[in-house]
Amino acid sequence: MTNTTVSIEKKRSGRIFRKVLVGLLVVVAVYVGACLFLGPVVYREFYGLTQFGAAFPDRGDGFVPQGVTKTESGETLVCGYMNGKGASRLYVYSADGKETRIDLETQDGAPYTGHAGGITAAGAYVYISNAHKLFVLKAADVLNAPDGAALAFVGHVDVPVNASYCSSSDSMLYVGEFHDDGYETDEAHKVETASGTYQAMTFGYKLDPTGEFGLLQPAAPTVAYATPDSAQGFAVLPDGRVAVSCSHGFRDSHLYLYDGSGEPDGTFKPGDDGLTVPMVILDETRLRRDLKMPHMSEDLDWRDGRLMMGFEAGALKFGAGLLPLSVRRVALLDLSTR
Ligand SMILES: [Ca+2]
Repeated sequence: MTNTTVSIEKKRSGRIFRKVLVGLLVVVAVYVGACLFLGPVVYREFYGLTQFGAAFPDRGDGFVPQGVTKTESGETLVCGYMNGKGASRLYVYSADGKETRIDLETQDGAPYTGHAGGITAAGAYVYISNAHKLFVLKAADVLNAPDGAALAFVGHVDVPVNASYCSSSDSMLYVGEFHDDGYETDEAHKVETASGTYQAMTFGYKLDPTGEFGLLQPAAPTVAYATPDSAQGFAVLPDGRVAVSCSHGFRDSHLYLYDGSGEPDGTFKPGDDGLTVPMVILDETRLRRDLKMPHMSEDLDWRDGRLMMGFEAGALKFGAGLLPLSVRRVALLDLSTR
């Protein structure tokens, strides 16, 4: 090979290298641009009324964030399950941003590996919902736990619903279920509505600081809400509006705001013990606002004049939150403008 040939080969390799480098830089620039600017463009209304709080834990070890709430003393709580092995977790964020991880245990002291879909703090207790149960923790134990500690539930309350999510107001605790194709619910939860057949329920329980686990005894629903498909979170606002977070997979999420005030739409029997409670049907006749949001919205709670919302899109399981439009922090929505 002559010196001239070597020189031509070197120039050719240099050109290819530069082209590949420029191509990579363009891809990176497009990705960063999409992450930074696409969300606020595609979901303008959502970003316009949302501030972002604590970052969902995202250490690449399989945590899938689900539930969000805030304690009376101001700590943000985020719960979720592990994709793979390991106990489900509860993260505590102090007002100054300090993060504490708690590994959940069953009442028997074994690692709790069940789903931890919803969480709400009310008075002296913290409730985590899953599979027809509200698992109960003492708020003081949660707040005093050192980082990395294991904490066992002090008890549980059986609820007549799949318990995918939960929330609380000053006087009520709400627990409800997700329904969609492949996620079946109790046949008795079918309700005909103006928006078609609903198959999911959310029940409200009265809080009572003197009752067992902070609930009015005997612990039983006092109100029922017929909720739409794909509900992942539910909260009642002080002005009577009802917020439902709906999502499934990578489709757009929706926050539906209903007028929950006025006369109920009927009655419902939550169990087979004859108890009948008022039922509010959250269909199009009560719908006041439909807010399109990024994929994978989850659990809700109304705290400090804002709607707290969890997202599971930040999890390693779902592209490690690297997909554009993934929300990786607790969303805090200002809903003062109707
Ligand atoms: Ca909640």
